[in-house]
Amino acid sequence: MLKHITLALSALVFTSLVWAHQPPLEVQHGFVRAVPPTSEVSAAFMQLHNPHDRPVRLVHATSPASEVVELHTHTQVDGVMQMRRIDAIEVPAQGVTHLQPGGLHLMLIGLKQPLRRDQQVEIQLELEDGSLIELSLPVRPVEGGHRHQH
Ligand SMILES: [Cu+2]
Repeated sequence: MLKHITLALSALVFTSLVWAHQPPLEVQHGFVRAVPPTSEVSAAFMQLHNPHDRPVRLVHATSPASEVVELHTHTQVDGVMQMRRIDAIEVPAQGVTHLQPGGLHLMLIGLKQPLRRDQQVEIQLELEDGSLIELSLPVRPVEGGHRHQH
């Protein structure tokens, strides 16, 4: 029993040491979708890069710009694309997960103020291990619908 606890503790310490030297996820090309002033929702897109040797799971997000932020994906239901809330977005070990129009995204629900183009929106990501990532993303229009981000 005691041995198990010790093992768990050393795993925890190891994790913190790794995080101290490398961010849990690197976020690139992030932006929040520009929406009409009457819209009460928007979405945030980005690329999540995982430099570690094990998967990292994003489990929660918040923003001062909206009442709630949900993790969403798109699925085909009877030939129609629908958004669906999911519990986590996983980034594979040494891999990249794309949050992009038509796919995974962070849904900002209940915007407190209309978004202005080029305004910065603060978003906080929470990972499964409890670590937090602070983002500041610009508001930009989505060009050409489902265009791939590079
Ligand atoms: Cu959505």
